[in-house]
Amino acid sequence: MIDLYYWPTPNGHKASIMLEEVGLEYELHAINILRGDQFKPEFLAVSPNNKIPAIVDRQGPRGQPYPVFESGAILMYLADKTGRLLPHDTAARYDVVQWLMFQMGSVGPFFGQCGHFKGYAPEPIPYAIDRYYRETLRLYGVLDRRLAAQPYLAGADYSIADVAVYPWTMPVIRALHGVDIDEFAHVRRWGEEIAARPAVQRGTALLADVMKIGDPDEAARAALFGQQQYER
Ligand SMILES: N[C@@H](CCC(=O)N[C@@H](CS)C(=O)NCC(=O)O)C(=O)O
Repeated sequence: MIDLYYWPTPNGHKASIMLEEVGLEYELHAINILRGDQFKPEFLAVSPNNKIPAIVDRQGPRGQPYPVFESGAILMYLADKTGRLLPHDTAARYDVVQWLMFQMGSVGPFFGQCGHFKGYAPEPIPYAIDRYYRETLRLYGVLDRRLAAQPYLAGADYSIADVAVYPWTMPVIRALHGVDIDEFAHVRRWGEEIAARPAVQRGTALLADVMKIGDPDEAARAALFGQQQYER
C-alpha cells in the first residue's frame, strides 16, 4: 500500500498517473497547498521541502515504510518497485533518465515560472513574462523535434519521462502559459495519445473539482508566495 500526498497540480499528477499506470494500491491524502497543509509537521516529515507530491511505501525496502519526495524520484522509485516504464538495459534506462531530468531541470521550473508571472504575480512584469514565455516556447520546440523523430520521449516506448512531461502540457496548463499547440504538431499528437490512456484519465481526475489555476485569493497567496511560505 502506498500513501499518496497530493494536490491536483502538474507535479501531483505525475505521481497519481504513475500509481494508476502501475496498478499499485494507494490511499490518497489531500494536501491543500492553497491553505497551508504543506507546512504541517506530519507532512514535512515525509516531504521536507513542503511540496507535493510525496509518497510513503508502507512495504518499502527491507519491509520498512519508506518515504519519497520529489516527483522524479517518486517516478523512479515506483518504476523500480514494479518493473514498469523504466527499462533495466543501461542505454534504454538512460534514454528515459535524460528526458526525465530534462523535465525536472527545465520543463517544470521554466513552465512553472511562466505560469507564475502570467497568472499569479500581483502585477505584470513584462521582462519576467517575456523571459519565461520565450523559454517555454523554446522548450516546446525541443519536445516537438524529439517527438517528430520518436513516438515517445525516450524512444519507442511510453516511459516515466512521458509521465513527467505530459501533465505540464495539459490543455488547462497550456492555456495559462498561452501556448498554441497547433504550432507544435508532434507534441499535440503525443499529448492526445497520452490523454487517451485510461490510467492518465483516472490519475488526472483525482480531486479535479478543487483544481484552480491562477488568480489566488489572499490565503493562497500567503501560503504559496507570502508570509506562510517564508516565515521559517
Ligand atoms: N521539484 C518538485 C516540485 C514540486 C512542487 O513545486 N510542488 C508544488 C505544487 S505543483 C507545491 O507543492 N507547492 C507548495 C509550496 O511551494 O508550498 C517536484 O518535482 O516534486
